[in-house]
Amino acid sequence: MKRAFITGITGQDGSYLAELLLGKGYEIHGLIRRSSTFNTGRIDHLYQDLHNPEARMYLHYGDLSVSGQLMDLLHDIRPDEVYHLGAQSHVRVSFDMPEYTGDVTGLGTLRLLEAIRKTGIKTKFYQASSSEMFGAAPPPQSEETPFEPQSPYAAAKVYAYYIVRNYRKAYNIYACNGILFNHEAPRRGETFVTRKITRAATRIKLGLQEKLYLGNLEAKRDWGFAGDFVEAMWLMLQQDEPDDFVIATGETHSVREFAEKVFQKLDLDYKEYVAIDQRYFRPAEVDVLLGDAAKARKKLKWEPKVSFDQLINMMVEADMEMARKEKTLIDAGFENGSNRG
Ligand code: NAP
Ligand code: G4F
Repeated sequence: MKRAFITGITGQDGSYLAELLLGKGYEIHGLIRRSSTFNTGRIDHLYQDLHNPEARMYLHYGDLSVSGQLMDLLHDIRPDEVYHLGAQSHVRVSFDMPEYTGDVTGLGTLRLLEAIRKTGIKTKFYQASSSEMFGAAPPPQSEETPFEPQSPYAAAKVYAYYIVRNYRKAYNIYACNGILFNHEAPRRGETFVTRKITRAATRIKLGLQEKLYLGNLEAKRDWGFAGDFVEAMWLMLQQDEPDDFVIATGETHSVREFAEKVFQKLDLDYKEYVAIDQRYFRPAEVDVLLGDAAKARKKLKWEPKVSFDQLINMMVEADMEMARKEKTLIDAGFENGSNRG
């Protein structure tokens, strides 16, 4: 049985990857942060009582800012594969928390690579690199495109990208960069623009919300489905030699177009509900991301399966279900859908 260690298992991608690896028969070990509120909502459906001899999912407390503990965990678990997905992953927030973002998103990668080097374990390492690293570089962006990072988040990811390549060369560690373009899903964090839109539009449809405040509607992104993208992560670690790959759909759409389609699906006109709030603009913007994933298609035989319209349908349906539940609670007298009083 193969064993995998996943950082960021409680995040969007971590939850889909955990499902994928459990389905392939892996034993998985996830790093989770201690939190005063539950942060395992995306993986609760995968939880198995550890008294059950069939249990194959284990969670370990830890933090990417603490190196000694990462070393202990890797030493004890001795995973065949490490998927490093944990990060302060919000670009806008990285302008408010640049030092923290550099520490967790940039140095977090170094801490794991050092843990692999110092423990001497034989493992394969996946780094969640990002199309955000291309920043202001004109589209289409491929593995050959020079980086022009436009945020503290992107700069931290560029550091992590190069330290992965450095450890691969210097210490012969099997380490890959997956340069993933934006990928979304019903489990996307609610402050990323796609989910913010699907969540708000469905609530507006049911009369639970009046307006949706957004920032730059003209930014364009290459949006795919997270479930497709985690398969590419796994494929990268199944090759004979480590390498870096762009993963993208090869289509780009504006935030405006995404909003228009979501509201249209609900028989609403986005212009009546979307308002602009300067707070959501960034000190520097990434205008257009459009990925060229030819290398992944050829070498990994990877293709995205879910189209842009299918992704929108999936997210709208899931959020409509959530909005309906919220409305049911409110109609039954529970204020704001909760019984907080
Ligand atoms: P996400 O939903 O924001 O999840 C981030 C994960 O990192 C969460 O599990 C979070 O834990 C964990 N984390 C944050 N700070 C941590 C710390 N100090 N110590 C330990 N864990 C920490 O992100 P995602 O969308 O799944 O993305 C996964 C990775 O891919 C990230 O590295 C992201 O930067 C990168 N990426 C994402 C995309 C995309 O479009 N989704 C594209 C390219 C690259 P909590 O649940 O406790 O907060
Ligand atoms: O959904 P976003 O916050 O994603 P962004 O900045 O592209 O970053 C995501 O994708 C990266 C890969 O390219 C990942 F590395 C990163 O971790 C994250 O998952 O914003 C998308 C676009 C931006 O141009 C932003 O300015 O939408 C624009 N936008 C307009 N109004 C908004 C809003 N973004 C957010 N979050 N909230 C708004 O109200």
